[in-house]
Amino acid sequence: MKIKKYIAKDYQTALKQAKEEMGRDAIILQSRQVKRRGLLSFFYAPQVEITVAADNALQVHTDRMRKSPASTPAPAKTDSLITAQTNTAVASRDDELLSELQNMKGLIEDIKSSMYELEQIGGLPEQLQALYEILVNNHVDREIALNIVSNLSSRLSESGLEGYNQARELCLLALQEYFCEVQPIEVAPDKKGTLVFMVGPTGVGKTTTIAKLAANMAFTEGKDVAMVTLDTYRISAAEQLRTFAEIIGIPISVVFDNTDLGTAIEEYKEKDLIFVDTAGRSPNNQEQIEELRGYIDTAHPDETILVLSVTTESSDLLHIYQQFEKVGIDKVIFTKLDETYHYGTILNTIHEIKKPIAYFTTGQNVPDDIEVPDSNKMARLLLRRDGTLS
Ligand SMILES: Nc1nc2c(ncn2[C@@H]2O[C@H](COP(=O)(O)OP(=O)(O)OP(=O)(O)O)[C@@H](O)[C@H]2O)c(=O)[nH]1
Ligand SMILES: [Mg+2]
Repeated sequence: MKIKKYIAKDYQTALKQAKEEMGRDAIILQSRQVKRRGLLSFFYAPQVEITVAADNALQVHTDRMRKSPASTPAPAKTDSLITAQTNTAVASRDDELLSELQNMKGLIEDIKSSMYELEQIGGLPEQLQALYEILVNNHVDREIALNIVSNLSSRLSESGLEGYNQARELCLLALQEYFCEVQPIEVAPDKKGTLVFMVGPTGVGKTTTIAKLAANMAFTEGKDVAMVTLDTYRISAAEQLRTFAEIIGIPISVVFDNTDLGTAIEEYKEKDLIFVDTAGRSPNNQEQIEELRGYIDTAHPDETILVLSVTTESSDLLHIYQQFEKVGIDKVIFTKLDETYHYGTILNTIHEIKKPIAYFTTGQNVPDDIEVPDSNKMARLLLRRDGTLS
């Protein structure tokens, strides 16, 4: 920042000099009257002194304010030197106005879509309006819920059925269609070394789900199973899986890099099924996602399963999927269904990502709290009122 003083016979002249030298976006830090020095000073009028600062960064900022449609009108050329205090005040007011405008824009969009929705819903029979309400209460996205009940409207009049129960039956069928893509892990009888990677954000239940699946595959389906863990970030992580492996009675390898991973997979190639547990990854950490992709590209798993917790909001689930999609996702598992009453998030996510669901997990108990999704049960859960199935 450059600071300089100008003394002239009056304010306008000092201003002109400053403007010519320091540029028109210079800022006046101070202005005051000064008396002339010397014996004859008494005979002369006092002069004006202005202290002026010029700064490139400030200049850019004032230029931006001038261009911004939301800012106060740009000062006329002759008024362009403003005090530092005024400049700061205008800048913050400018930002406030901008953010208020953004909020208002968002509100108008919300109001517009709510009005559209009301219009559409208002034109539907009462029983469909009631079903729409239930779906939305169960956290089904409004647009999807509207779509479902609007489609039902024509089917309802075609079938000549008008009552609430008939409408509900048709709605159940429509909802079931969303859950028709169910694909549990497949182990072909004649294939050895089926490799399954479990990936996902932290704490969603990857390790617990592997333990449940490994135990079920070993005990119920009689498969020869092995486990590998790449989660060496926390000491307790490998121990957690090792404990499960010991209880179930299956081998486990803890691996630190791609070479170890290759060796472990080679070692277990005669097993029916190899589960690979991975460390929880933040969807916002590109480096971690890349590292994960490196392992998956080397190992070429038969299935890469993304584990998602239903306690996460729909918009976050979608963001998580979009980040993990980079490693190649074949199917998803939704965990912690026991921790919510609002299953709309599952429907919203499936509708967007269009991937099959492999399993739901419903509690912490190994190996019991896991199930293959049942589309009929899921549809009923989405149509329950106040947490009760009706
Ligand atoms: N309520 C409930 N808790 C679960 C479920 N599945 C796992 N958990 C619990 O969630 C917590 C985290 O489970 P982990 O299996 O360690 O999760 P993770 O994804 O392996 O976690 P990181 O390896 O740290 O990323 C544990 O307390 C589990 O018991 C479920 O279906 N319902
Ligand atoms: Mg884990």
